[in-house]
Amino acid sequence: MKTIRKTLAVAALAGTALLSASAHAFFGNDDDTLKLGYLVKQPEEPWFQTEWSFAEKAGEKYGFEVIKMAVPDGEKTLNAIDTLAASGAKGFVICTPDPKLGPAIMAKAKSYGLKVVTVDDQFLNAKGKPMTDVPLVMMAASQIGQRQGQELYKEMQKRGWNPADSAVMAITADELDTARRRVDGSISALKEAGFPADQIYRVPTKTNDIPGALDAANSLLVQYPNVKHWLVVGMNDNTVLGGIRATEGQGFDAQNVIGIGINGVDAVNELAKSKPTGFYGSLLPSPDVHGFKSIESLYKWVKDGVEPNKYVEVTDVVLITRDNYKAELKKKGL
Ligand code: FCA
Repeated sequence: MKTIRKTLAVAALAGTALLSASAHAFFGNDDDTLKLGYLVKQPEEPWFQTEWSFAEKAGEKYGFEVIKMAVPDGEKTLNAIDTLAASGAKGFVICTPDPKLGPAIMAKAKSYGLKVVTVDDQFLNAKGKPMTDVPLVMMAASQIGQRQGQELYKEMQKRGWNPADSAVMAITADELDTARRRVDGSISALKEAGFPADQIYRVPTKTNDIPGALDAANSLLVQYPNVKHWLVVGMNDNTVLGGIRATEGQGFDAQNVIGIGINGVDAVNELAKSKPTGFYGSLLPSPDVHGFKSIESLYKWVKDGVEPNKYVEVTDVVLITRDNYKAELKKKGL
């Protein structure tokens, strides 16, 4: 409860200009506990809530305080860094709302002497190139995407679909590198397995959430009224869920749709539904490892001067479906 109150208070403070006095009072700067921030772009995704909760586990283990902040846009991100500095924090982990904010975030962090570790989404510099000098913890995007394609193909074969009247709906978000790599990986695995390349259709989503993906999917579905069976590809659970909702809206039976998401923790409500939907399953990577390791490496950097690895790629992934999701989540302590 204490942490929930603190998160809300920080979120409320982040928008105001006169932060430092109240932040000092609020955080009680006289105590010596080390404070580290954990800033996420989409706190509504269980993925990021899981990262937060495992960051707090690291905090309990090493005795530092985690200041959790929601940073849905650039302005809130820069304000959050001011708030953190005012609170006496020594650094932060961040999943940025926009990779192009990288240089601005780094400039502000440096002006306060704060150390930065990125998680999930890599910063881009002014030329649009990855900022490889900033430490990054992320999932093995291409590999996990390939697995999505392989599992979709496997399930399609199990259902005995005729490829001739089947198609792939790939909802893309190419400006986000991890998303592009996941979707490209998935499409290349489908082609490799033998899915007809000219029946794989891409459509970009405007926003990385269910409504955005739903709109994108609807616009695609109306263009191909003769397709009987759809495979749904997307960079995460919400994207694929948007695709599934669109097929439902246009009258497709769950049996004729297969979607496999990525994130796992964001798919729990869907998999728990009393009747199966077109959302067959999700690839569950390791939000627990991302949350714990990223802030652990930041802590060791601040505390002992040990520089984090520049690039930590987390590869483990498991397919969860209605049949095994409870057991698999439990195994990971989720
Ligand atoms: C991106 C996505 C999130 C999650 C994360 C690992 O940030 O937006 O949903 O998949 O990568």
